[in-house]
Amino acid sequence: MWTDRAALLSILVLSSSVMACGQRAGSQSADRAGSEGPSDTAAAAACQALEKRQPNAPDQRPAFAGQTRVCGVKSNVAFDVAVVAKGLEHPWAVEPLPGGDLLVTEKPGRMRIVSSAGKVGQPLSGLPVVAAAGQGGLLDVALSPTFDADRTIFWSYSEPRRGGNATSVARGVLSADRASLGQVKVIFRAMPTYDGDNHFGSRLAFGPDSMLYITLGERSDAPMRPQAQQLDSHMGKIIRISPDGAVPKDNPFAGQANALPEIWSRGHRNVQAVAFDSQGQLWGIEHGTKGGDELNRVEKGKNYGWPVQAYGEEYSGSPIAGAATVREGMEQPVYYWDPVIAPSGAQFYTGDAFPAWKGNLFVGGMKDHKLVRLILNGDRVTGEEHLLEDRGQRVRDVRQGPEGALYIVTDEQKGELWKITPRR
Ligand SMILES: [Ca+2]
Ligand SMILES: [Ca+2]
Repeated sequence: MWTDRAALLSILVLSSSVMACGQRAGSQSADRAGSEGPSDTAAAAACQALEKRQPNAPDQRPAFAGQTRVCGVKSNVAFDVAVVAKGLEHPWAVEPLPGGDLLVTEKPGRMRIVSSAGKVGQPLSGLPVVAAAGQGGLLDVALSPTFDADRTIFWSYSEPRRGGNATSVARGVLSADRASLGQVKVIFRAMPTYDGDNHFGSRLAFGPDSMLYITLGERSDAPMRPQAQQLDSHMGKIIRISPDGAVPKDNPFAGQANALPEIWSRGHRNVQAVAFDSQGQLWGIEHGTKGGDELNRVEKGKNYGWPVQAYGEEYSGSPIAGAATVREGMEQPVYYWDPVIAPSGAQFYTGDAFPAWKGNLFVGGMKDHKLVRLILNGDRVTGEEHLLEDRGQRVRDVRQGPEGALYIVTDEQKGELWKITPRR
């Protein structure tokens, strides 16, 4: 039955899609958008890009219309932000548990359960030691797709090793009293080991194929960068393994000489956000250099360019040596930000609490303190909104919980856990 509220929301959804079309990539996207609303020309006239600052690389041009600076949109959704917990030390990930409690990681190496009422539990025991320095530490956490039956969780971390460190992924079983992790086993070790403290990635996501996807960085330093292109290194890759750590036979480079079989895609800089959409398509969002953060539609075996194809410039203001914005045989980002958002954490919204947000991609933004909402139409971004900027905290992770609430943790010395629900 159509209530006034439902009718209003449907109007808001419609107005979002109408506003989000100024820089559509020609008629192909417009066709996919369907026939509702006024013509592209009329809508384009009404469109204003959200980003109005000077780009860091003003001479670069997007490869297609709508690849950057799409229309700003407003969902006009009224919501409440409840501060569920405070005083978390650089929380890196939040993962809703069945029943409404939340798993939270803190970068120095602690994992805790925060109750739905906001009670912060003691750190779980049983976790391996992490190399907590710079961008390293305890990073993402994900639940087993069959968590109800096996109580298994997966987490990524920078692992201290002889000669340095690198990202590893472990799994363990949550004890019945929820105080510890048992049967802990490291199921993936990114190689090579390197003595540094930047660009570990990493996010974890299970695909509809029940495989575990792991995002990594390339360790940032100049000597390591080229490894993002090399198939004999895990650096700058997205990885696909089975939940027990085995390599799936249908991985793109399995069986190829001098290639690491866990690799799913390559040419990434530092992927700190990943999500599957409702069609089962994987999307990754990665940190670029100054002016080069990007959203990619991640596909099997493809090359996403870094460090030879990139937008933006070095932090020094120099051009990225050896890079062009377009290269044959490499994938263009679906979208890029110049200036950057410093992305971390992503969630496709599928809940019923916010009908106007259904299908939208939420991405945490640490720079300028915002939650980014993207409207996607096929493989194009057609609208962008920035939320929560008034709260002044670095948004580190965003996840959808039971009943369609969004949960956020903020990357601060005294970080917070927020719950976003429709305004009552
Ligand atoms: Ca996670
Ligand atoms: Ca790229």
